[in-house]
Amino acid sequence: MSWRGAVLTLFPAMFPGPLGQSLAGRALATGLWALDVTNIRDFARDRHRTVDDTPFGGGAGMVLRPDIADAAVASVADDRPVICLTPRGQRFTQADARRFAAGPGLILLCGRYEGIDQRVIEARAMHEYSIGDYVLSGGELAALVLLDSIVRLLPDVMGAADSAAEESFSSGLLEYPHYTRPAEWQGRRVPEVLISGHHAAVAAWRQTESERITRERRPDLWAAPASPTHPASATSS
Ligand code: 9WO
Repeated sequence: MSWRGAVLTLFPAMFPGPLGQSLAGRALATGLWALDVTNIRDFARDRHRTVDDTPFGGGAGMVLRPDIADAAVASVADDRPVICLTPRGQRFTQADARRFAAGPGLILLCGRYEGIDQRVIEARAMHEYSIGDYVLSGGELAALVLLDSIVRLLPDVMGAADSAAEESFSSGLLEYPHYTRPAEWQGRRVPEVLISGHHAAVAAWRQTESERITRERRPDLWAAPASPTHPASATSS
């Protein structure tokens, strides 16, 4: 049984979008994963297909109705976890992507308006995830990001190069700088060690650069507690 994603959205035409291209698209076409897209508006009950209403307590914006959102979730609910994408969610990480890739799939509720009624989030035990500290127009772009990060981890989807990238990030360090031909470009030369043919020296340079860049740009990652997938911080000074 392949990995199954289900997206609940007011904008079904946004899917599969970029996930229909490249590695993810090829995997979708060959059945390595599947994506069901459901239009939340199909569960509206009035002839105007209304799915939102004004917020209790007043204020700007509208709120996605709990009964409509729940009917949409119920139409796809099974053993898969249900998540919703919101600015206030827990920050999504590579570890989350790996965990979801190891499961049966995922149901993603994409909010719009000012938000989703809290009661359906609680009733469906949804976990809220954020992909960063900014407000988008809705949850759809975040859902595409999550799905891409998960699908590329599924067996037989990504190539060896992607596996290497996954491994390096899983070390808790950021990627070292990359170079390719020409050896000199606009007067800028490639670091000599990389054209030395000395594999141990190249490996050492790459580790040093990963640690330097992580220390400089992501002190939070650098300070993360040592763990089997984060050996780097075990060596940190
Ligand atoms: C809309 C709005 C309108 C008037 C007053 C206040 C308001 N807040 C919002 C709002 O936050 N809308 C969100 C839109 C509701 C949930 C879905 N939307 C969303 C998800 N925007 N950004 C995200 C998101 C998801 C994951 N990671 C980062 C951002």
